[in-house]
Amino acid sequence: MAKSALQIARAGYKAKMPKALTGNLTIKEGDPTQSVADHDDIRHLFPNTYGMPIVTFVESSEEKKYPAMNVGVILSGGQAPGGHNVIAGLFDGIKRLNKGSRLFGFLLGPGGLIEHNYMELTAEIIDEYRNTGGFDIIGSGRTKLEKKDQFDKGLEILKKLDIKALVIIGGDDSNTNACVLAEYYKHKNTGIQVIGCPKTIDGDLKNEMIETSFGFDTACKVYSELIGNIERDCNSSRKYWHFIKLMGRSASHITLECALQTQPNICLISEEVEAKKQTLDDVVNYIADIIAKRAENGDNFGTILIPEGLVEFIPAMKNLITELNDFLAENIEEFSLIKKIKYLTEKLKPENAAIYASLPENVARQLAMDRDPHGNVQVSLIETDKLLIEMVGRRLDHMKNEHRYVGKFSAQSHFFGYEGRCAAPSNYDADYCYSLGYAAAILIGEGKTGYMASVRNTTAPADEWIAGGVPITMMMNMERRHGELKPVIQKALVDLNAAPFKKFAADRNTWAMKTDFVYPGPIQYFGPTEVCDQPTKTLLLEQGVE
Ligand code: FBP
Repeated sequence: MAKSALQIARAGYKAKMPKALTGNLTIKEGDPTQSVADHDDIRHLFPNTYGMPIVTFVESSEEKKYPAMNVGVILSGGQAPGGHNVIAGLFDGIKRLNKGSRLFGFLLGPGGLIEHNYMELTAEIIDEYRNTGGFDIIGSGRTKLEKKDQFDKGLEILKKLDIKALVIIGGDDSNTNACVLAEYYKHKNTGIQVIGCPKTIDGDLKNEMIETSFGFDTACKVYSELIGNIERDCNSSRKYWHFIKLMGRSASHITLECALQTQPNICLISEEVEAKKQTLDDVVNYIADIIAKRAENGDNFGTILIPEGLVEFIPAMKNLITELNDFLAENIEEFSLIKKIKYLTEKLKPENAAIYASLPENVARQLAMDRDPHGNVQVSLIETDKLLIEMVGRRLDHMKNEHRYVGKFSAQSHFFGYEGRCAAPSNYDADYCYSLGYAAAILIGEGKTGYMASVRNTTAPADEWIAGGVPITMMMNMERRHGELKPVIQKALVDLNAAPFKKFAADRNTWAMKTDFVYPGPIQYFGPTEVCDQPTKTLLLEQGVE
């Protein structure tokens, strides 16, 4: 495999680890835990894995002996920088417990377990992938692992390979399913353990015990570099408004973090739009007013950050999307796209049909396209950036006619998402992921199941990080999903009362009028620690460090 100079140099990077993981250790168990809500329902659904204690690894003088064990690993869902280091940490961890341990990777996501597609991950393979981005070591996929027949199919291959434990690296849904699987295998007395790892660039799998999901740090740094470059271009030619849509599915954590890093003129946060019950017109007017005010100062340029899930948080758009989802779920194969759009306009409730008809043609088409495997609209395919450019343009024309706008509006649109998901992990993600994988190995060695590997205190130097495991049931509540009440890990959206949003809200008016851009530059892998090891601003503010 041909390699870049950075790849070669980076392969030798030694991930920093919590002190407790570097020598002999023992486990400290806390008090029994409870789910975040709906205790009785969750306890009832998880009789074998509910209420387990939080586990912390602490240094010890005693050397423990562990038997050799075979372990399986799955990468689930969207790529996130650092996945390869989780696997490297897991590999090194099980080998440290016993040299005879072996690691098997199931190919292309949970589907690999069900279809019995796997490969053994040897030391040579692992070494090729240390500190690299991507999930290509074994590939990833979005097959949902949630049905008993899938669990039983999985059990066949796990037994055949004599696998003691399965590690599922995924987001909130995949970890919810990991917990259901752990419960099922325990209930069936299979002796097979299941451990989860918190992954997603979206940053929405976090809580009191899980500080962040891996990949968020690197992805935000990549996007912030690109936004900074655009800001500098924008400030050089002073002739464009750049509308930049950012990935993150429903949550606006990525957009908020990028705003804190780059100080754009305008940044929309979906959770705020929903809390204030804003309409699409409100959002368009907000943007147009700032553009008009800047034009009064002769500034016909700027940058606007837009979270990809925005349209789902505008109540009227949300109603429209819900009706479209239900309708398309039943009639999905019937029509060509063109016919579908025509048919939809006639069949939708009048209020939804009116909004649908008012949308630019490309957005109407995107909303009518096929759904993802879970029946949801694929928000990353909706060109919210272009929708807003068109609507803001119309609004500014109107304002010009009323002599309320004196400028010239010329816009460029961008979408940053896939650019950041497979970047070489930052030091933070490289270290965090390696420690998560290593922690998963220890949890397996200690016989735990239904736990998520956890590494905390990550704004401190790595040797002070706290590693251990958190029972997944502790993060659960009951939620309605596709009409059914289900136990799920509570998704963390942007908290409007927390420090990161408050800091943004306090500064945004200044950023709107003044050109106060910050140019973060590319991720640095070698150099002074204040340049290379900075966690996200979100994490620093949440931990009260900044
Ligand atoms: P996960 O939640 O699986 O980590 O994926 C996150 C994400 O990158 C979202 O930000 C984005 O909306 C989505 O995946 C895109 O999905 P796909 O890779 O299937 O196009």
